[in-house]
Amino acid sequence: MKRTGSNARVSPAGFMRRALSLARRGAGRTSPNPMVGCVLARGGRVVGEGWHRLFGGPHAEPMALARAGAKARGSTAFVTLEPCAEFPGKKTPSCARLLAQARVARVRAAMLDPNPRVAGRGLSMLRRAGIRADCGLLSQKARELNAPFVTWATGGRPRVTLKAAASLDGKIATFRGESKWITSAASRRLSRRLRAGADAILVGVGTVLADDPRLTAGGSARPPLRVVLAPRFRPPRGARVLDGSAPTLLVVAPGALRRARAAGLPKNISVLAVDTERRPGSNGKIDLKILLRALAERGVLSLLVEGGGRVHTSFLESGLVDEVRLFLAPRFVGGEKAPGFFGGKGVGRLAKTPWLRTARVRRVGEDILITGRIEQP
Ligand code: AOF
Ligand code: ZN
Repeated sequence: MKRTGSNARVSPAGFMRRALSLARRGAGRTSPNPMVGCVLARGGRVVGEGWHRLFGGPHAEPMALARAGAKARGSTAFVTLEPCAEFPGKKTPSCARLLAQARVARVRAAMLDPNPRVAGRGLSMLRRAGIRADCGLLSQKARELNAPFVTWATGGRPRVTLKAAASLDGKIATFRGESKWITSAASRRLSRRLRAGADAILVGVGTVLADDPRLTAGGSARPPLRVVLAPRFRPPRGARVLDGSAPTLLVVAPGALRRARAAGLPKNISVLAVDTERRPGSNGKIDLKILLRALAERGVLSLLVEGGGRVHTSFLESGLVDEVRLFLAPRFVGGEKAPGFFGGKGVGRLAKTPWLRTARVRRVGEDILITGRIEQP
């Protein structure tokens, strides 16, 4: 927040914007908790600020209350998420109770806590304690900030972002299998940075064979979990993703579990058996719905799917993609046999295609980056 002249008063939206930017400081550290910021203001001035720094640590509100001390009394609390109520198994005392005990005058939350164990109960606790409490100030921004938490808390699965680097005609490699590099160095740098915001990154074993990626992120607070789909457990020898340098989850079909367990993998590589799809013609593919549920149980709120084409296709066909980040290089690769990022049988009817309703377009070096939310037909 700009520290303007001593008499300047900040608007309610200004305080909430400040709370949102405090919340962002927890990025990459709070999962499976949301990012939350809190500003206590009195007489148009900030008297205390706080944010949820990391999972297992104190919530935003007690931090702001501690900083405000006696000045918390009579203040308005601007919080990016409804203050929590008590529920069984909770690690911290409820923020609604702490705010009430500190005798704040009013609570303004940006959104309700989608956690079904809170979902409105925090605000009603405050109201019962005689505190004016409302919800909705900058709610859109707050929902964007915690979109992965909302999907996880209400859908029981991580928010899935599909990332691909392709030519203008949608190819991710030439017909000879050459894929390094379709996009420019600037795109690849940005793409590494985008990884830092994800709790987990997933690739298929085909991508491990073709590109041998390390799946490490630039500047992340916690290294994202690397997830490799290898239903038949045929990981290439010496693959960098299996070097044990970051927590890794190898997903195999139940029939390959014994073989995978006997393979003597490094310590921080764990093996997870997930059932294969039952529908005819699915060809031993891992059931992605079951996999996503298992990842959610491990606290993965956001999953970045990095390929290859078959993995992207399975995610798109199952309707499990929430967002897309598509780097398009201004070149044409062509070739009926050259893989695209969305293949398979394809969609027969235009009315049935998944699409981006609100796509954002920007230039990255010579490339074009398209981001947007997928809408299912
Ligand atoms: C808040 N302020 O800063 C956060 C909240 O296990 P606990 O005690 O950490 O509680 C986790 C739940 O609390 C989490 O699932 C979400 O519903 C809420 N997060 N609430 O009032 C905060 N991080
Ligand atoms: Zn709380």
